[in-house]
Parts: sequence; structure tokens; C-alpha cells
Amino acid sequence: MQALEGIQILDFTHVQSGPSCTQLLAWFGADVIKIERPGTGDITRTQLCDIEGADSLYFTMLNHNKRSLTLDTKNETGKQVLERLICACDVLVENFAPGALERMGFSWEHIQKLNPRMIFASIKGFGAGPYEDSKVYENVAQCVGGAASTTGFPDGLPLISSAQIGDAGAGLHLALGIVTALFQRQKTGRGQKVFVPMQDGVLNLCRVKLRDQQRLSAGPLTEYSQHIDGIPFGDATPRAGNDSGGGQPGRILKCSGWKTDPNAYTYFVIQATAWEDICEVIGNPDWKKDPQYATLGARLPHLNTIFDAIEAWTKTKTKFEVMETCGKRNIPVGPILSMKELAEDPSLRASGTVVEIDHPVRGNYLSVGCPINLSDSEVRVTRSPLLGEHTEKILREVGGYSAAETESIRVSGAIG
Ligand code: CAO
Repeated sequence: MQALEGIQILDFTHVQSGPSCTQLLAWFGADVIKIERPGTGDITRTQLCDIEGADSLYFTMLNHNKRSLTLDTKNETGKQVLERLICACDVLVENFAPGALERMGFSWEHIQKLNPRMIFASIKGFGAGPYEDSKVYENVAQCVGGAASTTGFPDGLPLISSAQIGDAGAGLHLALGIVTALFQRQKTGRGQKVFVPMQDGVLNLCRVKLRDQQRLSAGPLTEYSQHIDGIPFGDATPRAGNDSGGGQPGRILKCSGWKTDPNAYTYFVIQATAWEDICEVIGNPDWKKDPQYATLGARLPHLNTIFDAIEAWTKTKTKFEVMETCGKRNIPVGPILSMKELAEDPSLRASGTVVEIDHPVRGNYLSVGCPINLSDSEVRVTRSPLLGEHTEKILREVGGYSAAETESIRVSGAIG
């Protein structure tokens, strides 16, 4: 059996944040029923399309293992159907713009009245405050959560990360909130509201930068390259380029082929415990005991010289050779892997990190497998549903509607 088998989830989510949450829950065995507007469905079905007439990769890669029900929840009959489904299910997840669900007539109070055991989970851009009514997308969340102001180089623009920390970050936080609420419900019998503002989720992931903000009042951040380069700090945590965020200095260094290959680089951490091995590997054994280099504190003012010496060595090796040599000596490094390299890596295919999925309209495509491994709840990634593929089955199985009732719902226009 799977961990969440028997849990029924009304997935009223769209775009990326909400769907990434419900996909996780579906991977763990929940029956995730995606409610979509008849005729159009989740807007991402037709965004960034690569094959005419097929659901986009944007949609398919965020909606695995779910079922699809088309339902117009602004239609009176559609509202009644939704009410019946709320009574029958365990969780309702949504990430509409602030107020949209209430305008449909489904406030938390109403949902609670219909089903006191229901867990009602929402993602919005902001929590309570001056911006609570705003619509928010990924990059906006990265900006208002402190990620953009602390990403990039000190002399450049704030930068957006390609890691979807606003959307998928909120989805992860919400998934944890939902399973926690399910756990509490086992003891209390009551549902509850679970709410994740994207701003809060991003700030949570930028925790170390709020740490640095407070350290600033005690003096310069000595591990930042900016300090080593003699550039004064302002009054806010600056952008730190590729500096390691922790107490062990790290940078991105060139490897063999860097002039033509945009990804011929390695990340290199000078972990204190690996110092003597690093000196050996780069051919500078004298630095091992030299008081100017032997301790982390002594090394900090010389980091540019040290990283230059390491890079003189990494430039003679491919990023994979650097990995092999350093890995053997427990020196923490990592090649800068392109998406092409990740997609084609046989070991990632074997481990299920990257999976190949068959789809009846688009054929085979690659996706990312479930990154959370439970030894007793194995995940088999299955394709995303076609729009409305399971409408009748869900009305019958979950709503308890007869064939005649389903027909009259269809005539009302509620299911398209
Ligand atoms: N039947 C009938 N109506 C439906 C429906 C259905 N099955 N599904 C959705 N709708 C309606 C909603 O009720 C809403 O109608 P009103 O505006 O009339 O109340 C309408 O569709 C659109 O909803 P929306 O405002 O949420 O959508 P949008 O495309 O304008 O905004 C987004 C998208 C993401 C900016 C907004 O939903 C949002 O801010 N969500 C919260 C934050 C979030 O999750 N952002 C991440 C998105 S991924 O980057």
C-alpha cells in the first residue's frame, strides 16, 4: 500500500504552485481529483506548447498521478456537485487569486460547515497585510521573499533563480502542512485551514540571508568575496555571487573546455577538514603547515590567491575529472551539470530521478521523478490526465451520482 492511500483530495489548483503540492500527495497514493473548467482546464495545458493538440510539458510534468474532472463551479448545478464532493473528500487544495473561491461561494466557513473534517489548503502570494489582495507569480515571490536582492553579483542587477522556490517551494510547504493537518485530524476528528503565503515560503528558504542581515550590525561579513576585495558593505545583506553561504568558503571555478562550453565549471568548497588534501591535489604541499594558510581564519584574507591556485589546477581537468579526484579524497566539489547532461545521465534514469513517461497524445517524454523516497510507499509515476478524462467515473464513485443524474448534470452545462 501507499502512505496516503484512501485520502481523497479535491485539487482546485492551477499553474505551478498548487499543482506541485498535489502532485506530491498523488505520488504518495492520495486520490487527487483535479477540478478544471470545462473546455479549457488548467491554463498551463495550452501554455508553452511544443506539440500541437497535446497537453504541454508544463502541464504534464506538474500533474502526474491525478484524475481530471471538468466542472463549472460558477454554474448552480456545478456548485451543488462541488458541495457534494466536499462532503465526500478529505482535503481541498486551491491557489486562486485572493477572494476568487469566496466569490464562487466557497469560503472556509462554508466548507467547514459542509464537512468539519475537511482540510482546506491555500497558497496565496502574501499573508495578512498591505499586499494580501495581490496576485503573485513565481518571480514576484522571489523578489518579495528576499531571494532576488541576495542573488547575483554585488555590482549587477538582482537575479531570479531558475529553481522555482516561489511556486514549488510553496507547494512543498503546503504539502507538509496538509499531511500535518491529516495527522492532527486522526486525534481530533477536525479539519483545519492550512495557508502558505509564497512570500513566507521564499523567506523561509532564504533564512541564511536574514541571518547575515543581523550579523552585519556586528561588522563586515568576512567570508563574502566583497570583504576580501575591500568593498564596503551597505546596510542590507548584499548579493554574494557564487560564494558559499556557509562557513566553508566555496566558488565556481573554470575547468578544461570552459572557453567553448558554458558549463565547463566546477563548484569547489575549501572544507577546513579537507585542507591538506586540497594542497596535495593542487600540488602546493607547502601550504599545509604554512601559518598564512593552515587555518580557516588565516586563509580568509588569501582566498583569492588560494582559489586562483585551485583554478590553475581545475583548468587542466574536465569537471568530471575534478569530481573523481576530489571525491576520492573527500573534498566537496560538484560539476556544473547542464539539463542535457541530467536528462541523459544513465544513473539518474536507473535511480528514478529522471523518468520516462508514455502519454497517449504526445508519446514519450521525460519528467522528474518523486525526490522523496519512502521505503514502504513506492512511487510509480503515471501520466497526467486528459481534460475531463475521469468526469463520469468521479461523479459516480465519489459523488455517488447515478447515470441518469450525471446526464442531467451534463444537460445543465456544469460538466461541459
Ligand atoms: N469553474 C468556474 N470558474 C472557475 C473554475 C471553474 N472550474 N476554475 C477557476 N475559475 C475562475 C475563478 O473563480 C476566477 O474567477 P473570478 O476572477 O471571476 O473570481 C477565475 O477563474 C480566475 O482565477 P484567478 O484569478 O486565480 O486566475 P488568474 O489567471 O487571473 O491569476 C494567479 C493567476 C496565479 C496570478 C492567481 O491565481 C494567484 O495569484 N494565485 C495565488 C498565488 C499563486 O499560487 N501563484 C502561483 C501561480 S504559478 O506561478
